[in-house]
Amino acid sequence: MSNANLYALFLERFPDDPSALFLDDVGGRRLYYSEIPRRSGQIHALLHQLGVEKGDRVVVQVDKSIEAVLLYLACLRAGAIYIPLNTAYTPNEVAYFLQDSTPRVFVCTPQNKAALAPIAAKAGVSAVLSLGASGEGELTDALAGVAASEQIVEVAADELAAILYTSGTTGRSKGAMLSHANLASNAQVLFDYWHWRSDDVLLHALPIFHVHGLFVALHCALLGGSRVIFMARFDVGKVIAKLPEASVMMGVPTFYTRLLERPDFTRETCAGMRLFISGSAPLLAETHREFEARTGHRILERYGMTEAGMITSNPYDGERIAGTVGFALPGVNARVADEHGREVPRGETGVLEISGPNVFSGYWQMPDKTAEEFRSDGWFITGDIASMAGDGRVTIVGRAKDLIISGGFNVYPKEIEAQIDELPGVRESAVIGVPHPDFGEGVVAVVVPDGSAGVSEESVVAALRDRLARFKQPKRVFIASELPRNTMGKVQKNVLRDSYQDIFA
Ligand code: MCA
Ligand code: AMP
Repeated sequence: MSNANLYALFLERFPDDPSALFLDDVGGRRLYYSEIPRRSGQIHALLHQLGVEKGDRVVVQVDKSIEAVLLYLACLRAGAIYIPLNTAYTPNEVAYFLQDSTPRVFVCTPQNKAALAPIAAKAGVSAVLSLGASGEGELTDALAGVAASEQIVEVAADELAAILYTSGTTGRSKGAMLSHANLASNAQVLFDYWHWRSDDVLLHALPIFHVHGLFVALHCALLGGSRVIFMARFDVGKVIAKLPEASVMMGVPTFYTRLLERPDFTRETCAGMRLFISGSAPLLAETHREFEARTGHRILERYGMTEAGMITSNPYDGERIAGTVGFALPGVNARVADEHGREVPRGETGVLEISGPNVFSGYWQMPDKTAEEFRSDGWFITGDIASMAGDGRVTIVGRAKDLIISGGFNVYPKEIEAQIDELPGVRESAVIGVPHPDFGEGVVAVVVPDGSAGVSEESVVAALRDRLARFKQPKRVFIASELPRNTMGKVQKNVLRDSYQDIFA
């Protein structure tokens, strides 16, 4: 049996040329393909010294850096399960992830080490190392004198490579378990479907703690042996300055609306570009059209989720239609179904269900949640409302799940409502997403006081500051005497969304 380790697949594809550049950090640092085996092998050896064996978890909450990518590759080599966390999560949120995943090793930023080390100790984590944005810190220091391992741990196709946490409708985050085969199949399909070329240059401005920036973008580049212009974050000015060197960019819709706001973003900026890809949130048809008028490029929109990587994509050669997410990727099956999982006639709306080699195996230690989201025939219920045209083209028309997507980050209203409802003087609350010109949707809270204590927009905002990551915090809080309800007593969020739809206009 050959080794299904995803790292082995990448290694096979690394260019022979010792000067082939992988990560070209705009800060000036570089990582060549020829250095990856030794440098990731060294981290692998260190992980081994720290007791990491196949199947052990390694949780990582660090800034984007060359070393962070090497740490991911080292975890793959070690057969360890990589668990990246959003850098915006507060210590309070990190505590949950550590307790839930019980990692052997936790890597955090030097700035957060003092606050997080006791939390990690409480969760039983035996080793905590720091890693800074320029690669500095205890992890790098500990590598001095460590001989690189040459091993790539043997794994079976269904063994886990990563767990990515995605919030749940109940407010508790669920860890989606992704195997080496899940990741490998999706990477290979995207590489082919998007006609990836070895001379492609990818402009990478996404965070590397989510599927989009970590798997979709980096895996395509690794399979192509391509150069990556590596940016710590999306800074529109820096992106415009670097685009002339690039051929491919992947982004969330906010990237595209921010680019269009800049008069110095022109057809010339994009002269060397081959492909702009958008996903993680709906791209407005208006943005699609405006982008084409400005640059001559039709953005290729695709659709995916943490549990399955990429699911559908507009075609590379065929028509890229604004407002649609294209066709199920090769090997991926998609159907639009009613509440019983029966396929509805083409053109009608229902919930999108999927199956295929990209679909995760379940939520970490949550068999009941897993069972709820799969049909008995093994299809996964995405929770996205869609329609499928006669030719198989999919349009996402809404969400059956109560989810807000802000700037490409998911925010689950339940989690925010639970925090607000705990505050003194609050009877109940409802959190909604309404149109926001920059983030697509902006988070808004409507709070009903019980009269026992003073409650104001400022007091709610202040109380949430240390409890929730910044991107989850309501951008506005409104005080109301009651929430609109239907005859069943259920809060009518659609009524609230209508009332507040223009507040960010
Ligand atoms: C930052 N802020 C946000 C967000 N990002 N608020 C709401 N939503 C956000 N997404 C807050 C900051 O904390 C700050 O708050 C204020 O907004 C302004 O920050 P700014 O400097 O403008 O933010 P930024 O650093 O420019 O970030 C915006 C961003 C970033 C570039 C859109 O959020 C981003 O990179 N998003 C990409 C997310 C992503 O990769 N999603 C993929 C998920 P204050 O001023 O109060 O401190 S994977 C996925 O969904 C599936 C698989 C898929 O299909 O891809
Ligand atoms: P996540 O849990 O972060 O992986 O987010 C996945 C969700 O993002 C999906 O279930 C969709 O609701 C949404 N999504 C991703 N791509 C698109 C897209 N192109 N259009 C509309 N929604 C999208």
